[in-house]
Amino acid sequence: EFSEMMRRNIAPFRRLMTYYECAMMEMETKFRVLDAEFGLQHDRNPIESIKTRLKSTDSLAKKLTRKGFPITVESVEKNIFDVAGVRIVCTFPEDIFTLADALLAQDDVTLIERRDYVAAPKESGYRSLHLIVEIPIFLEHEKRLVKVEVQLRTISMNFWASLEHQLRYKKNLPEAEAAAVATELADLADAAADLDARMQALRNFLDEERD
Ligand code: 0O2
Repeated sequence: EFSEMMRRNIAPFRRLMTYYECAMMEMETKFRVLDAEFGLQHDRNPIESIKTRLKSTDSLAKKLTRKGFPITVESVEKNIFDVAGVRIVCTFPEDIFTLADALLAQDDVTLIERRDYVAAPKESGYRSLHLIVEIPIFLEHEKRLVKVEVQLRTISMNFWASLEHQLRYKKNLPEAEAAAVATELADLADAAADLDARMQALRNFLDEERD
């Protein structure tokens, strides 16, 4: 059904995906600018790495169907907020919030939704700060507002999320074993959070020593 829709709407669909790609580039640049400026002021960089990803047509189709939305180009734009994804891996936990605040203070950025899975981790143990924001992209004859999902997390949160994501596909276990695996993963997420807290404390101590 979805591939049929795309065949009929190939030009508008391509156009829409290009807008998302442009918005992703804009967002990446915003964070590179913040990282550079922070580097000048504090002699260290708050961003370890940046990854961008465009949601595949396959997972777009699955998500629309799962949520009961119509399978059209307009429906993607209206209902799916994470077509464009930018993941910011930060060095220390406090950097997550410093960067998020700096982004949201920019006058061309509009916050649509904020989910703080650092303050309130998911049951799985997953931690990250998720922002859905709208930013403008400037085309030849118009300005368009495009939604981007930004995920901010530390190296340690990213380490856990990457490995948990890999392990999730290896499950086909009896219920009791699956529960034990889930408990162990949640426990590992707490251990990762503990590393972050200790690294942050060390960072704060060294910052104070320097003044
Ligand atoms: P991908 O390829 O990263 O996009 P929904 O987006 O509707 O499915 P919800 O509640 O709106 O779900 O979004 P949520 O849970 O706030 O954020 C979803 C994304 O966060 C996921 O994207 C993952 O990137 C990440 N995430 C959330 N929970 C977990 C978790 O327990 N483990 C890991 N490793 N990542 C998680 P997608 O759509 O799964 O994939």
